[in-house]
Amino acid sequence: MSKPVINIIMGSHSDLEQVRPCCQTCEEFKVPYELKILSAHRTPKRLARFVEDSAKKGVKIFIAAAGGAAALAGTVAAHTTLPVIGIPIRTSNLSGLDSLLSTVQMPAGVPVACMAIGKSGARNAAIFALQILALSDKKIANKLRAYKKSLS
Ligand code: RP5
Repeated sequence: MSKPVINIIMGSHSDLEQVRPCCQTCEEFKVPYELKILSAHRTPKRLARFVEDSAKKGVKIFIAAAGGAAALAGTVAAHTTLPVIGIPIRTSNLSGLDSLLSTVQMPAGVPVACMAIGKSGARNAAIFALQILALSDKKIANKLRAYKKSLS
C-alpha cells in the first residue's frame, strides 16, 4: 500500500465502531491512511512522537477521535501545524457532549476542526479531509463531485 496521507488516531480500541465510517470513506476514495490507537492521557509521549514523525513521513492531515474529556485532537494539534480534524466519540455518561466540548472549544491559536458526535462525525471527518486534499488533487476533487451528485 502507498504511504499514508491521512493519519487517523483514536484514543482507545473501544472507539473503533464509531471511527469505522471514517476508515471506510478513505477506502472508498482510495486514499491511503494509517489507523493508530494512541491516547493523550495514557500514552502522551508516544502520541507526541507519532505526530511529529508523521509530518516528516509526508502525512498531510490528522483525524483524532476520542471520548470524554480526553482532549486527544487538541493534543495532536499541539504537536503539528498540519490540519487536525476531531471526532467527538459518543459516550455512555454524557452522550458525547463531554467529547464534543473537549474537542470543539480550543483556545485561539491552536485550531481543531470539530465534526459531529459519533458515526456521522467520523464520515464527515474523512470527507472534510478529502476536501482539503482535493484543493491540490484533481482526482479526489472529481470523485468528491461525483459523490456529491450521488447524494441528491
Ligand atoms: C478515551 O476514553 C477514548 O477515546 C475512549 O473514548 C474513552 C474510553 O476508553 P476505554 O476505557 O474504553 O479504553 O480516551
